[in-house]
Amino acid sequence: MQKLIITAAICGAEVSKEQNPNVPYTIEEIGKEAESAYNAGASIIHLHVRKDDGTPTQSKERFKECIEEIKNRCPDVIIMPSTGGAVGMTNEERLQPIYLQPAPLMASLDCGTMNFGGDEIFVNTETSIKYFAEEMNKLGIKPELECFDKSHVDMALRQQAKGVINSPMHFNLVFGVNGGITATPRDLVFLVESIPKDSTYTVTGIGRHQFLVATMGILYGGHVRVGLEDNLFISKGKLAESNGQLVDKVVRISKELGREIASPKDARQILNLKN
Ligand code: KMH
Ligand code: ZN
Repeated sequence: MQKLIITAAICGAEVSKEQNPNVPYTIEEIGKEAESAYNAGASIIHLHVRKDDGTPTQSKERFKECIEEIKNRCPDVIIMPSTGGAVGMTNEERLQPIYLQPAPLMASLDCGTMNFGGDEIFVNTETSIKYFAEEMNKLGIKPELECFDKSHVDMALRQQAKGVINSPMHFNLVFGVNGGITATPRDLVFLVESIPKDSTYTVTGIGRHQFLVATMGILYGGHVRVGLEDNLFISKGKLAESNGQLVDKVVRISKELGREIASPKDARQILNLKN
């Protein structure tokens, strides 16, 4: 089995300090949380950024400042900006971080419209998915295909068949969003068996599903994402002290199960990244 790539989703756009005071907002907090995840064993940081008051933003300038801060603390970590941003943002707002120079190696690419967390609607039409993919292709950015349901996997496969998304594809299969697929072993097997064999994939469990999905992913041969974006608790009723604590728990589970952890260098090789 490949070494395990751990992605840390350190911040997100929907969670707040009211829910867990360790959710980072400022540049320094974001740097510190990235460093804690990296020191614990994460090789990829999935990055959203905030204004100092916690408002989600896709500002290119704010991304630049946060990326510089992270790079100063963890020079070789892979930084993967979000192009999902927050529900309600325009496509142009969401795409800003891909135009940074140097271009990021990877960026998230959401593959379908859905109810998100109940009554919010996260809009990703076919036209916008193609546009995001084509912009990333021009810049040599590898998309991480965010799939919250089987229909999103099918959308990615249709775009691959049309030559809009390149192979080998890399998926993030997300389980347990209210509005997306649930988080049972059957769901995980269903999505993983629906993607091409030459793909790589990460699994993400939301909320209380985080470590159950992570464990299934470790056993099934996938990679794993954890972090405060997806889950605020280290165990039932106990808030996570940091992203590093969440990553450390995955590292311990993986080592117990006999699977080694990928370094950023290993991750670059496994994901066929340029540098
Ligand atoms: N904030 C969610 C609406 C991504 O980063 O690409 C979408 C999201 C996905 O977090
Ligand atoms: Zn995200």
